[in-house]
Amino acid sequence: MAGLTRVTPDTSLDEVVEILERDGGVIVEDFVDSTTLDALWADLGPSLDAQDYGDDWYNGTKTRRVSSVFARTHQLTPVVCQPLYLGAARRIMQKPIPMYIGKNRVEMTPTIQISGTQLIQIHPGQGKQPLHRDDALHLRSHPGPTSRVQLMLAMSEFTAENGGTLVIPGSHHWDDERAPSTSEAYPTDMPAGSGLIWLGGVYHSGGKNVSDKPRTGLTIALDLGNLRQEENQYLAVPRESVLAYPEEVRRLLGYDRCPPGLGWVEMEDPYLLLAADDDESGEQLAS
Ligand SMILES: O=C(O)CCC(=O)C(=O)O
Repeated sequence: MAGLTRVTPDTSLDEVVEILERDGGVIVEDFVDSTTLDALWADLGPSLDAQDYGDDWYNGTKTRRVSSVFARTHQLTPVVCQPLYLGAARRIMQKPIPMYIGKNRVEMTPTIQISGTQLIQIHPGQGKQPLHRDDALHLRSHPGPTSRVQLMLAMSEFTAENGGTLVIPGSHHWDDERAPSTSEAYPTDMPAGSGLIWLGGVYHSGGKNVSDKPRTGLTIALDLGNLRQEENQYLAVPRESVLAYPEEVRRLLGYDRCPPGLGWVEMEDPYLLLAADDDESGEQLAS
């Protein structure tokens, strides 16, 4: 196959899910509008400018990485809730799990959660990153049910020359014995504002930047809610930043209870505790 399929925001969720399950990745053009992109640059650009290059072979020595993204901007709702991204992540990962409780046959549907977030700015001179699967974090075997659906929002143009993410379409179907090879990888070519969505089992990597400008991407990973978050969102994102987001995003940040009962506080949904904080801050503001 010749690289990933491109779709537009009006493509049906059914079609996007079918493409993702077949190829492991898809490019959504016009994933966000220019107002959202400008607001993200205004909030996040200074953090990138202040960041040093990394110092290891895997994360790149000509690459700037900035984490804790939900603490640095409150403009991420249209990104993480983009209907094709969040919709596909929910459809692919939130599959009911049948079980017995006593003699009752019941089904439990897992939640999903924001796991890792990062701005990745690949500068000229940065070499290619090793091809890898991000769901390797989950110490799982392949192929198997998807435990991560990831996004790379192009904050600048992505090209074959400037380090556009390399992706091996279909590699989520491979077992753990098959090694990835660069000859099988396609560079992601997309204008700023587009989004690359891919499944955690797909081999991919940051590309080599042989251009004269940096390439900037914002990545967000959505994982199954019964797994540990890659980036500890409870510590990375202060309470006031969590409260700046609507309920759906707060829950995605981890303030949710994954059925049948992971993540509770005093045996209650942790969201209720957070919402109580919100009411208190509302009362304080009013007084
Ligand atoms: O920057 C990219 O295009 C991908 C980076 C990546 O896969 C990683 O750092 O794990």
